[in-house]
Amino acid sequence: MQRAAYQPKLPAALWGNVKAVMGAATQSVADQEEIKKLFPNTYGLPELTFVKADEAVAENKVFNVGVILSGGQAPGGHNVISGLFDGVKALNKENRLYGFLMGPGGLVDHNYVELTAEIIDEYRNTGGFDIIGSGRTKLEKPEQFEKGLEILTKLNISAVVIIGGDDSNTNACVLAEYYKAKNVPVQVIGCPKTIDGDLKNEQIETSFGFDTATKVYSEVIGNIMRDCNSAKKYWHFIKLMGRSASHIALECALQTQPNVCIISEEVEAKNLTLNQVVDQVAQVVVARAEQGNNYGIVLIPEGLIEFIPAIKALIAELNDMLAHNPEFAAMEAAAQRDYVLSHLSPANAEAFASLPMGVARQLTLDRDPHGNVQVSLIETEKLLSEMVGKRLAQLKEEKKYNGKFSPLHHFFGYEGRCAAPSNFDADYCYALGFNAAQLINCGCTGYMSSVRNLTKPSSEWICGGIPITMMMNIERRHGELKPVIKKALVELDGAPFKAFAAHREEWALNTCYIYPGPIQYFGPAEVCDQTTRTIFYEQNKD
Ligand code: FBP
Repeated sequence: MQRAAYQPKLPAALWGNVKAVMGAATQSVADQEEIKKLFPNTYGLPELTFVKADEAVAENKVFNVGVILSGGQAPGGHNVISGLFDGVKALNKENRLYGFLMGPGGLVDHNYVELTAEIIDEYRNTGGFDIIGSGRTKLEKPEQFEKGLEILTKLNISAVVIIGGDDSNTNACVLAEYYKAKNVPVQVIGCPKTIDGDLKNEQIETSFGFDTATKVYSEVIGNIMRDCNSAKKYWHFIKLMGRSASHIALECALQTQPNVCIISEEVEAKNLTLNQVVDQVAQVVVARAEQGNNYGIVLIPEGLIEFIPAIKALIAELNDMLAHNPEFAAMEAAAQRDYVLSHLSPANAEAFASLPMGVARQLTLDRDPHGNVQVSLIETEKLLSEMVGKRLAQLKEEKKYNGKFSPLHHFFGYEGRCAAPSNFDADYCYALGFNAAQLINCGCTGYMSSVRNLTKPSSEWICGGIPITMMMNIERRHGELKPVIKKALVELDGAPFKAFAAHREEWALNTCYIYPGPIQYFGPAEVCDQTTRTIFYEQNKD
């Protein structure tokens, strides 16, 4: 009850009357000519910042808005919607908000609900996406856009807010461009969501949900560390969600100081093989055993396997092969394996054959609708600990290791995605939603809601809109070149990674665990409102 009554703190720029200050025209982050050709109507738009105005800039017209939750759950989604609701109602109380059900598919299939004050009040400050549900239908085809337009027209909706990750925001921009090109009066605004933390750039400091999810994982990792340090008999192999990027693993490492944290981007940059990664972990186990410590904590990003260069090349060839062979999915498992082995190039066939059967099979299963391997289903933590166990057995035979190795396995992902948002995410999400209402009021389309200056108190946050085309480049997806928002991976010359790298040797040998405990919702701001170490290091650069 108390938490439901929490009033998210709104940035001062959004209090009362607001006016938009236009920046200079923008460019995409790469491949400018191609992106410009693909988005002639939404390319090059200016960045926009909201500032307080002394009086109302214009009479606020009545408009209806649709909202969609797209992709994986992330803490704070309900606050984006409640901020959007309060924002559109503050502009004109006649405005209505409709929620499309179970993701973008709800728009195409005309499944929706009007979000009234009673519904919204039930969900304020809660985790989850259950207010309207989420889904991964990819909005990309003109037929879908036209079906969507039918219901938007029927409900008199003139703006759609898509709350999603990099792929969903890319599609939001494709939709904005389509409607603009047709001169249809429907605006499309995106909101940066994903626990993975990989939707960020110069303009978007973080995606919502990353803060809460990493705090939840760090709490549980801390609990395991304490258990581990009490019994001193297990090695815990903990896989963490995050898809390709290792931001979650890195943030949890900065919060908890484990003995090992693998960073996929480093593995790729150093061109390491799986055996070399295994060797590195085994060396830490051996070194700790020499001090009589047969226990420890290993953090593993779920996307690791995709970053081992040999496996990355294999996945790229498999992606093309699967995209062009629709009959593959109908084959028996054994026939699929033979098919793959006989159609791959020799080097990739060798890499495929060298993987444990279960992992190899996983790489050939259905991609998600955006073409991603479903890495959350691959048991990398078991694969790694099994290989480390074998390596240690070898070392034992060679009389180079004399410890005891009892591994346990964990996977933290789903348990963090629907947690009640931290104060940071509750405030950030509410501001993103409220700000989206202002972007709609200004007539923007093809923009992402942006709230910045996030290490400062929320009253000082800077609000505005960023043209989505600005974040795009061309990448190969499903065997084709496509315009997409550039995914942010961990930068090895970035301050968060450097802070980790500066300490990891000490953390490997010594037991330096930190036990962060649960998220604090009530209490002093220094305890309750602080965001991640990642943003702290990125903005303070030390
Ligand atoms: P989004 O990119 O849609 O935010 O989803 C993130 C994520 O939680 C990844 O970390 C994870 O790999 C994936 O979703 C799992 O997908 P699903 O929910 O479909 O199992």
